[in-house]
Amino acid sequence: MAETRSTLHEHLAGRQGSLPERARAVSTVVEGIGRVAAVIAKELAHAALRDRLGYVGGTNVSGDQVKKLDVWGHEAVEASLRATRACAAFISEEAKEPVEMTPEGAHPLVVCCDPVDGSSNLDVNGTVGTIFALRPASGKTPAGQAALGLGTDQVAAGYVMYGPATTLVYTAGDGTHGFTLDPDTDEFLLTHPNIKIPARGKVYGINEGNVHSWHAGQRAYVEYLRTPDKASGRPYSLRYSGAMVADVHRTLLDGGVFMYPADFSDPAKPKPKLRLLYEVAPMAMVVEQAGGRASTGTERVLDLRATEYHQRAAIIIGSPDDVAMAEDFYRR
Ligand code: FDP
Repeated sequence: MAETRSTLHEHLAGRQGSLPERARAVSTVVEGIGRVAAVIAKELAHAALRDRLGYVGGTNVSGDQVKKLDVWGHEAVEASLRATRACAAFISEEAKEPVEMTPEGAHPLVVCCDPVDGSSNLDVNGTVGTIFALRPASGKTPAGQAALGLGTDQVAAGYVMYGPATTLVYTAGDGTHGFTLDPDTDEFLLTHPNIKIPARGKVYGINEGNVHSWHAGQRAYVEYLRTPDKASGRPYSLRYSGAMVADVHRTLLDGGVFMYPADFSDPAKPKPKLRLLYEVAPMAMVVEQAGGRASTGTERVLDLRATEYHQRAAIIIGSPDDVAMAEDFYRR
């Protein structure tokens, strides 16, 4: 007989108990993201058939070329967050300024989200994702400013991966849990309770085409991973999908390390690529809650303070021993 699995709704309801209003709002918003993720998964499956692939023309605030599905995904997530009546503002990769959702700033959460992450994979039927973080609202307007703060301010974070199956992984500070979408019922079912990342892995993920621009410590660390040594399980294998969600998900389940270091071509002005509020900090919370570690190479990601909505940060994330080893190379 097939095992009965908890739905995302049941899992979230189970942790509400007598928790205060904000905790209930977290459950409402994560469920809302689950609902829109099921819609996004269907849209992705139909995109090539409905002429929804390709670019709209123009770039977003980060200078990336905007794809049709980036715009559609932003609008779908915005509508879903409005419907929760728990979100005061939405910080999106596709909007320069926060989208304010309540004139009186009354709702308890601010949501930072990249609706379609890894969008260079869209036109080749590769894996993409949605990344989200929930932060407490301040009750003031404009509400979006409450997103500017430390990574440790996040009250929940997670991602959805649109691969062969659609997977939702989230943490609300009490472990990291993974759900798989049942396409027949549109329900997310608990398939990966209490994920624990291995202390060490055998795989690293990084865009090695950028080697010329890396910090010396970063270059030395990757060289170390590639150098054979039976006793320490080297060389590691290289895997890189071009979508942060897919690379972090593999790392979370199998261990190892995913890295997007800053460009150090001008050592006085290192240039990271990934965005702190809706890529780097949420993934750091998810992985730390599974027993992993997330660093810039020199400091803990969750200790970084966001001062701008689209701020960028370097990330080295994954198994605690692997990330600690990378930090060691940055110190040398
Ligand atoms: P994309 O630009 O395709 O949206 O968010 C940025 C991101 O994808 C990550 O998902 C991914 O890990 C990274 O950029 C890939 O960047 P490179 O193409 O520079 O390797």
